[in-house]
Amino acid sequence: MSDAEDTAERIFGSPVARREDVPLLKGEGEYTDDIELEGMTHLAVRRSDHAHARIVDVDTSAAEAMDGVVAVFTGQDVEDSGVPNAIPTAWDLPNLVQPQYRMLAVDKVRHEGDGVAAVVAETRHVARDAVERIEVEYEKLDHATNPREAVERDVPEVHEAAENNVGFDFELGDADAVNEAFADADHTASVDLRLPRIIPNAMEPRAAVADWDATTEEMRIWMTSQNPHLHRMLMAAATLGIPENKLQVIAPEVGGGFGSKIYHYPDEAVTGWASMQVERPVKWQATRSESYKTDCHGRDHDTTAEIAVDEDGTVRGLRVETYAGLGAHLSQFGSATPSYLYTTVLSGQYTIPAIHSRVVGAFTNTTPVDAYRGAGRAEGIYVIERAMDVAARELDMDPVELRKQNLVPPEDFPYESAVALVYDSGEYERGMDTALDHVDYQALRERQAELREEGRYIGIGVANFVESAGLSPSEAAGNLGSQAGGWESAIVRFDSTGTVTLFVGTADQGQGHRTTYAQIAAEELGVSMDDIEVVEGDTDRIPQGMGTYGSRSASVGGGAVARGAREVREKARRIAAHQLEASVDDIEFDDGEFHVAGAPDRSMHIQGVAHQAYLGHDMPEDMDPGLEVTNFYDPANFTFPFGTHVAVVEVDPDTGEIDIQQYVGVDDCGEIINPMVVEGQVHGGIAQGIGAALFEGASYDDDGKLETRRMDEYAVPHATQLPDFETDNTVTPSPHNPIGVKGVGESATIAGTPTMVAAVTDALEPFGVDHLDMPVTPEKVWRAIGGAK
Ligand code: MCN
Repeated sequence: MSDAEDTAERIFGSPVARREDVPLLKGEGEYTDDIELEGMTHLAVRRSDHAHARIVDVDTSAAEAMDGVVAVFTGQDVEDSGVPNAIPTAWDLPNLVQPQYRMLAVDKVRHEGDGVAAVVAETRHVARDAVERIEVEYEKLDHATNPREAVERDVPEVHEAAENNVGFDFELGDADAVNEAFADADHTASVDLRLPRIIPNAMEPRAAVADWDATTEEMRIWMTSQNPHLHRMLMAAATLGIPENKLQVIAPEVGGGFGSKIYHYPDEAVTGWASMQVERPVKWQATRSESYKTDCHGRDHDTTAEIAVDEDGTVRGLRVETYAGLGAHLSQFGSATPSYLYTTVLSGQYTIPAIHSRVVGAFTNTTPVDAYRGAGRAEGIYVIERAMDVAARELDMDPVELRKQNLVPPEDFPYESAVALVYDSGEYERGMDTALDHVDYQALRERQAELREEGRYIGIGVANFVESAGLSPSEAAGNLGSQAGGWESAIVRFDSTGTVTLFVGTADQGQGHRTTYAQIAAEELGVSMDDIEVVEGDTDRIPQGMGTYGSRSASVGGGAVARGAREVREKARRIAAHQLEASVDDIEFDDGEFHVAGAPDRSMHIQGVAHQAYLGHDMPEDMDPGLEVTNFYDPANFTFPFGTHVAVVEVDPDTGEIDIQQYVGVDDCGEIINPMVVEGQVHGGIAQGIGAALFEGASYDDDGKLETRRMDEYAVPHATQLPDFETDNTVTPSPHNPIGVKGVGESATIAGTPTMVAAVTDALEPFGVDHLDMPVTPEKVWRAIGGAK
């Protein structure tokens, strides 16, 4: 912040219009599929015909004979080529089974999306036609698609190394303390929860363009990536074996990710490998149906949650057992999401003295499962919030009252929960009250009672959430098994003419970083936003980075930008002091201007100082020319955004239809860089939360094939099915963050599901319905209240 931050009008905190929108709205954004290169070929992947089968033979002759086919490759061809050919995990756990995962299957197919062979052709259509001509002979095997079933039923293992399909068996918390709490408590309640698989549905399906230069042995890959540097590292070290300094990964415009574009998938890698074989550029663009089968799905939990609570409403303990589907292969964070990201938020906003959780990660013959918006935290908050509602009914208490009674009070921060996290800051009751005031909670309860007399059923759902956002610090993540760092890097560069370029290691997919990072730098440097450019998503322009996921960009990337800008400002201050012939301590900084204290006419603007820094004619002794800083920021902790969401619904008992009458989201993401961007994030998050709660859910048929394989079979909510959202914020800065921000990208998705399920089950209280699993469809409601009888 500037020295005069109290008086200056701040750009940080203003609803500046998103600078990325105009080109995107005009259709001028360049996405991966827009990349056209001289001599480019097209790749298509032949995918498995079965959920689980041995590959007996692959006959490529008919495909090879087609006009326009350049080459056809099988999994064995890739294996024989001598590249490392591994799609590795990025997170280890004690006793984690890490089976081999190749670019194309060799011995077995383990789910319907597994690639068996690939065709490179002159056009996309020829490539797609040719894969259909590949004859694959299989020996079918029995399969399992549900995680509990995969462990408990006698089915052939997905991977030999994973006995009974168990990939890991993870525990967190004190089981003895929980047993004691349950023995002592006045009441216990339990609920079985099934969290269905969510298909991420980014607007732009995944794609890659690879350009191998056989002479220099350099590779350039454009791809739909949330973290180009991670992709570079994994491709260099584990998959293609190209030295990292000869591999450039570029993420151009990326049309949404929601987690699904974090991962290193076989398809992008095989595109790169194929370019090395045919020595021509190769493009692969997934179809929507391909995306449904291959983009990592989210959630897939079977959980039993038990809660122990005293008569007066004091929560004593929580016990959780979960079977989490990993899918057929271990994706990079497939082990971390259902273990650490999930179990560590089970305390929610509450002081729960004893918590124990066990998670069995199970391989199934399905699309791999990994982080989807809210990853792990959405699942965990869903568990504690459903458990609170079920406990409130058990005690005949108002669910709001029960929640309030157990909130972590403001004076207890930093708060160490029973499940390993130290929450940074929070004012939970303030958030709750703000949300409840929006709906006039007490009046609404009275109205609900009156309407019930008339045979009308409205329901009020209230859910609290707190999440760990901004994965860090590196050392702690490393101790928990992460194979990657938690830092972020930013280069803050004044150009010689006074403009500023920020090179940041995160990678936007719609979040608005080009606007918000510029706001941070404008504030710190006193330079107009028009003079600041933000560069992301190219490993040759930004040397290092960790990417965008886990709602980390504002706190970790933004932290790096702020720290880098402050360092640049301090160097500029010393140059200004030298040239103004004053002591550094006497130099004040106000809105971009350095001036000597008490002599405002002796001043230099920071952009002029930048020019001087590059001239280098008159620098302080021992100072190098130039005005550029690289900052690696490794925060001391996660940030812990929180909030309360409230939904009001009316359920039609004759049809089971759910009418959402009001939805209020109150979020606290610390200091807000851009309220308009934050509101947009919350809107998108609520839509996805409501989507999961009421509409979405992938399913497999008896043959283990994905039933929801197209957009008309998988119910993403339409805008017309959603109400106007009312949003509000409280501001509780994160104390250990240089700009006091917390993440917001996932908050509303985390809050949305428990809020909606609570609202519907609240409406159904007169029918004795305590819980309904997502998606809570009209049919489920209708059956639950006896409609089928
Ligand atoms: N922001 C702010 N003030 C804060 C916090 C954030 O102004 N206190 C701004 C940030 O500067 C950034 C945006 O809000 O422009 C989101 O910031 P942050 O919470 O740090 O999240 P990330 O930028 O790291 O984005 C990741 C997050 C995740 S994990 C998913 S999933 C998700 C999401 O963001 N996927 C999205 N939002 C998405 N939005 C779009 N349009 N598309 C996706 O795929």
